[in-house]
Amino acid sequence: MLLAPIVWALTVVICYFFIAKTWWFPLPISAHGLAYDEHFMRTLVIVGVIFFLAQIALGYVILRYRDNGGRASYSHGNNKMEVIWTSATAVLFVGVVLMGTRIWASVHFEQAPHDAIPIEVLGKQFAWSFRYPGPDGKFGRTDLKLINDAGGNPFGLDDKDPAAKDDLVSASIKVPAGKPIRLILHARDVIHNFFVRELRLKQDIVPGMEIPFHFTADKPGVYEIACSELCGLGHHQMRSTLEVMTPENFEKWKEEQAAQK
Ligand SMILES: [Cu+2]
Repeated sequence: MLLAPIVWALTVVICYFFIAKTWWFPLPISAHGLAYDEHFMRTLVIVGVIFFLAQIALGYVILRYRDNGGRASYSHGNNKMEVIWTSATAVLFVGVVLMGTRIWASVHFEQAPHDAIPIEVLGKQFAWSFRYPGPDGKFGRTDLKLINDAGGNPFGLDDKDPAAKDDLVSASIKVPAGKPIRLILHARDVIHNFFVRELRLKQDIVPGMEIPFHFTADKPGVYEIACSELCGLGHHQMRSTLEVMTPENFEKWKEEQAAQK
């Protein structure tokens, strides 16, 4: 008999922590993040209500059909009920998935806008490097043989190519707020994963592939980039930052970097 109130109490405690948002995500910094959170909440409310009702019913059944000394009766189940709840669950879940597909596809299937700022991302054991095309707007030539991490050339930029000479290499990303950014993701060794919680975006980076990825961040601030794929012993230290700046500050930063070259 005690089991029923325990089930009910646990249900209430679990629901409380979700409703009070005791452990929650940091605020989103993009329109995509907001849409993603809205869909997440919709899904959570739907499954939350079902979870709550199912647990209350579970407690009731425990209480109602507990051992009272009588003979247990055997049941074959109810085919009609089985069909109803199985199809209702299928319709609900497929519906929720379809609703979310649009948000997912807007990042992964749609091309970045034409005026998006391109930034090349290089993941390697265990660090991130980023490359901007520089004032000429063109990524210059790179050569595997020229890769020199200690010498500050993780991309293997070929200085003999004028387009490569002005390329900017940075250990963190700086982007202007409100402008679309197009990332071109590369991995040098194993699979890594580019993850920024506040963008609600996560993308695997596979060696030998060039993976495009786009976002627009609206809120200035500094956010963590974490490698979200267990990529080796130093995985935990593979992190960098995404700094969202005002467009003026971004231009200033770019000029400073170009002047240092
Ligand atoms: Cu990694």
